[in-house]
Amino acid sequence: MKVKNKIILALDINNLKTVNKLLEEVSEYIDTVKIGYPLVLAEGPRSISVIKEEYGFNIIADFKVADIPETNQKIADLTFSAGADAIIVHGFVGEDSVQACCRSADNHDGKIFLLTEMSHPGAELFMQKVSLDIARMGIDMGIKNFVAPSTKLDRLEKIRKIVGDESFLISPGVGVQGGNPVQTLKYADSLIIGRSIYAAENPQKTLQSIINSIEL
Ligand code: NUP
Repeated sequence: MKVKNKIILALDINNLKTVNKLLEEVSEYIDTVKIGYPLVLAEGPRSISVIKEEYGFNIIADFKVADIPETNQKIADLTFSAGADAIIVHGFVGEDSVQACCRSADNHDGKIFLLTEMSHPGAELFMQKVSLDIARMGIDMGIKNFVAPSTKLDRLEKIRKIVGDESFLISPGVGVQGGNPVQTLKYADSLIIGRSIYAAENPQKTLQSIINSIEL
């Protein structure tokens, strides 16, 4: 899975028709989309393969998997079988649960992204206390892909230091949640952006202007 440009579009939209209309406008500028619970619960897991077949995008399934190892493995197996290239997995559940997803990824030629710390304010209460340890655990496990917040640049910087330059780090929270694209790309390889693009009056122009701002 190679992400061509630095923007991963989050499709938190609960119907495929609207998704298709959006993708027709912006597909030439992106090659990776993130699909989460809103679309899959509304339209079913087939939305993953429908989008993949139509546009050929890399698909990251944002299921924030956080269960016991056996259940994690079933969730990951079903996600990869549905056509996802990668799955986002919570790290706080511990090594055995994350390992189950890594096994599933290996069996399906897929990837996992380890979620270290989240971008919303509430993450400061509990997650922030363990996120650096989660990042270290991921590195010890040989994980190569991580998620960390653009809304807290000091945290993002710390997490980048732990995971090193070899790791692929993607960062949500840009735009509506307050993260700045240029600042975030000092530490992250790619930005996850949802509402700033899909809820914009002109998604194509908005995406173009974000791309221009990060390419300057
Ligand atoms: O820490 C996280 N923050 C976050 O916003 C981890 C995530 N996976 N996300 C997801 O990124 C969130 O669920 C949404 O799909 C996307 C950000 O969307 P937006 O705030 O740009 O609309």
